[in-house]
Amino acid sequence: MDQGNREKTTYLAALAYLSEKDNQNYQITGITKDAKKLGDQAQTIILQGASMRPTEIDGVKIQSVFDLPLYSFKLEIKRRWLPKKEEIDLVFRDYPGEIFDELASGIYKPVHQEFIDECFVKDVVGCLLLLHRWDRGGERFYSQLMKRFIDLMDNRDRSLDLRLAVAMSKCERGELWPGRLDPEIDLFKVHLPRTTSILRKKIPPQNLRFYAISTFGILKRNDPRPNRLDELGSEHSVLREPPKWEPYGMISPLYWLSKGKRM
Ligand SMILES: Nc1nc2c(ncn2[C@@H]2O[C@H](COP(=O)(O)OP(=O)(O)OP(=O)(O)O)[C@@H](O)[C@H]2O)c(=O)[nH]1
Ligand SMILES: [Mg+2]
Repeated sequence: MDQGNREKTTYLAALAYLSEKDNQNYQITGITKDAKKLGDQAQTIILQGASMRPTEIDGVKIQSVFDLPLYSFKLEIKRRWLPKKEEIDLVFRDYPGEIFDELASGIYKPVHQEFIDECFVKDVVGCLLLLHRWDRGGERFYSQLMKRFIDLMDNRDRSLDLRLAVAMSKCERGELWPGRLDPEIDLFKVHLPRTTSILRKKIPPQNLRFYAISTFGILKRNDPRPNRLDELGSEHSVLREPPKWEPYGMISPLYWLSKGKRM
């Protein structure tokens, strides 16, 4: 089952891009060489109006997740009333979307075993799950995938102590943007009710939060047109006005995943 267009690598590149920008609430810094390389790709690909390549190793399908780069970042939260910055270490493995497609359809290869081992090991405190579909097919796919994911959490004894930040991505889309303020009610319950109820039934409430993210964002605070162009004849989207690039909602799920409280 191929779910087509996705968003993960672009999200990570946008994190690297944010490290170049000034923000009064946080500072994010790429630590590993790979994280820095991703920052260069944000400049040379996304900001040039092009799209990141699908995650593969040298153009071939992934044989082992350990061949994929690990991106690590330091996130510092600035608070005016606190003398010391709060520091969070973030480590990402950018899995190819295929892994999720195959997990949902019950395909099981060594690469899935590696993914599961890495994802559910005890010192991982949480996962960010990016969902971009909100149609009926998406609901079918995600409900199946979530059931499977929760079973795997159960098998690893992680169903009670792993945080899940479930985010609707590409939220600059006109139909979704108004729902971003209360994504659990206005995005997930409305468009993916079955998926939402499976998650709420199985995951303790303190370990589950719903978010809205748009890596591309909108044109301006008072101009909610998407900062996005769809490439003709392809499933790819690119920035419409690169100088106005302002990702939305990227940091708060990461803070909650790490700390278990709101930023
Ligand atoms: N509309 C919109 N498109 C986005 C956004 N983020 C990424 N995309 C587009 O979605 C497509 C896929 O993005 P990738 O980042 O390559 O997705 P991926 O999850 O890494 O895909 P695989 O590596 O194949 O698993 C690209 O055309 C991106 O430009 C977003 O916030 N909004
Ligand atoms: Mg990718």
